[in-house]
Amino acid sequence: MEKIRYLKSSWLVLCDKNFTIIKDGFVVFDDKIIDFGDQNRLQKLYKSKKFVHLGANSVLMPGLVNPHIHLEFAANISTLQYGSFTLWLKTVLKYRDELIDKIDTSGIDKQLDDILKSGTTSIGAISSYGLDMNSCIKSKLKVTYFIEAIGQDISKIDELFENFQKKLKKALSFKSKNFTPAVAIHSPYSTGLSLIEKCLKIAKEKNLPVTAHFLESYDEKQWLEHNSGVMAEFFLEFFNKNRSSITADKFLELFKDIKILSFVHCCYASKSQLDYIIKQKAMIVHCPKSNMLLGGKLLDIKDMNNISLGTDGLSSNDSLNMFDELKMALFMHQNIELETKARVLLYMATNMASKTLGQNTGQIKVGHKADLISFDIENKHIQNLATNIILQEKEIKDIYIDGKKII
Ligand code: MCF
Ligand code: FE
Repeated sequence: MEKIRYLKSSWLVLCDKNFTIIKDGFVVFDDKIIDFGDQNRLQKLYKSKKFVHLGANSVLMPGLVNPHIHLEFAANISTLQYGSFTLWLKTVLKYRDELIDKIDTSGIDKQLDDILKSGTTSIGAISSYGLDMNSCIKSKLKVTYFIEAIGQDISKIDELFENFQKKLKKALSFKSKNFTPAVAIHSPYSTGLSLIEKCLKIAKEKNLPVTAHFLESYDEKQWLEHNSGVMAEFFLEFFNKNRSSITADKFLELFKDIKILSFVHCCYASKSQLDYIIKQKAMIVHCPKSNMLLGGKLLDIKDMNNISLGTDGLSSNDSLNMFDELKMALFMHQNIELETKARVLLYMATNMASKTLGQNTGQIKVGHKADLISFDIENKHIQNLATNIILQEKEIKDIYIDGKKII
């Protein structure tokens, strides 16, 4: 059991639905949050305890959660072609072996370390090859480890499924409170129906979290719904295929009864598809920088309360730092009042992102895990606090995971 800590900070940011901010807030926690509140109540209640003050400009808030990363593609800087999704995909096929050859354990460890130091306490890592498994098991971060199912060639489905099962078996043998094995179905255009069905059957039996890329690009939408466009040309040229084996709607239906479910991107999902995702109680992961680099459009985040924020991998982003993503998102999204937008984005990067991975973190709430970060910012007006948290360069001073001080 973690020792009980008593902290106070200038700004305690709960990341609850109302984005409550407590000026001069107090928190008591061991591995979980025991109590929190303002000076009046907490100081009286815990009279004999000495609260450690984090400093005059301190913020204490839940650690950020990044629900969607690909660690194995990190050797990309300019190898993959940006600007158009299908062109990007062609370069993935052409150069993926080269990129994978360049990545080693130290490259994966370095990313995990940078992620932690930038204030992220949990991640969802999509693993295409399993090269990142040992690093994820060892990491101090909480990792939901999504083993990816991908491939459509009927003659290879058995081999692909066997490979998936082998990796899943290993991951399950290392399952712990900080390492959760899970399933990624790559996408409707890249994963064969029978492979999807087999993998989802296992996910249901074992109650594993599931994620999938969905309608990330216009090209994907045209291919899935009209068998046309540049992705159709791509499939004809590379796979001698002139029809998609599944429609976008049919793909969504396959995930029925998955409890912890997320669809990544959804930039080109229709209103009825977005409604269906809500009805499934599934979450959407929004990765705006990745979408901009791969020629996508910005998802409308207004009025939706099942959206979390993620970075995607270095295959389609220049950074895995969630504060970078937050800052870019703050500048990209329009038609939301500034401070409201900053609060919504922080809520998406904590509370909603934690929900995406099925964890009880991402909010300062009694009984929730004490995954917390603290840093200093300048802030004069409480009406600008969330904006300032996102805008200002900051060094993360303290990081707690399950109440344990990591940094
Ligand atoms: O999320 C981005 C863009 N969309 C799809 N896939 C990937 C992304 N970053 C890496 N990927 C991986 C994916 O996991 O690239 C391969 C898969 O293994 C693409 S499909 C040939
Ligand atoms: Fe991705």
